[in-house]
Amino acid sequence: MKRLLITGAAGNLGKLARARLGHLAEVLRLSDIAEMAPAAANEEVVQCDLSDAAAVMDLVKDCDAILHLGGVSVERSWDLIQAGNITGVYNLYEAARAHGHPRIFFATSNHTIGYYRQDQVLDVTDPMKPDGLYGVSKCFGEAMASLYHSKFGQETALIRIGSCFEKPRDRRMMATWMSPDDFVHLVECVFRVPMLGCPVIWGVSDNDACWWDTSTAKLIGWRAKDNSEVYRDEIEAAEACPAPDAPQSVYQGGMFTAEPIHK
Ligand code: NAI
Ligand code: 15L
Repeated sequence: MKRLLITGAAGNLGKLARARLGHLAEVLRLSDIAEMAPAAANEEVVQCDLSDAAAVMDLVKDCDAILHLGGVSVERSWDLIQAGNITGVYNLYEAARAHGHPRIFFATSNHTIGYYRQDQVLDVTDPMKPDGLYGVSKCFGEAMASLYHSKFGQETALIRIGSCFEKPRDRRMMATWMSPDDFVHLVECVFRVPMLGCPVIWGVSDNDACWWDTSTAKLIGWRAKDNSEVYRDEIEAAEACPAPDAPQSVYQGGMFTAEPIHK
């Protein structure tokens, strides 16, 4: 493709995408509310608040696809979540509608279902059970994608990411971890599959510990390769086993279920 827009380019996954996904497009347009490193030869850097409708309209112009990683990524005050994840997502989908429906990879989250217990296995048709305002905002994003697909044919991959970090950070992430390599391949599959539609796909590696039926991954030809099990000894040595009734032992969303409503 000619131009791939990456939102949230100053963040954890945005930096990873910038470093490892340049081959997907002639030009990467990188955007964030925060400052980013200066543009390299095949890059454009555009600082932009997703809640600014006019700026987002300009941002999306001339883009063939969007890797949407921008927005608030943890539990925060409603004002911040509303700006980045509610108004920001509306602005993004309206801009995509105005500019020829570039395909969207939407980074949604396991916190859309965080109040399910860890002894349940979910598939993507199970009702949402968000564990905070952040989770609610991702439910909104999934609903927007569904609406714009039904009404306008907008294609979106709704990737419910578990925990994408270099390696799992605690016992819960033995089940939720997605490796950086699996993430990179997942993005490639989303943008290369001929017909996408609007599937929900769990963004998780091929971990032995697993709470999600990952069968929808095959719709885009993605097969995760890594497995958190290789880190089990390290994780169990570093973290004492939490009490069986502690949030991180009970709920899929872990400690997010224990967060207050932030003011
Ligand atoms: P991050 O917090 O490191 O990056 C998000 C970026 O969005 C930040 O650079 C921030 O400045 C930017 N941002 C926040 N509000 C904004 C606004 N109003 N306008 C423009 N930019 C704004 O998060 P990370 O880890 O890179 O995650 C990327 C995406 O993936 C997020 O949408 C997050 O919700 C989602 N996700 C990530 C998971 C993970 O394990 N890393 C798990 C589940 C979902
Ligand atoms: C998320 O949605 C967050 O963006 C990320 O920072 C992690 O906390 C992750 O979920 C998780 O559940 O581990």
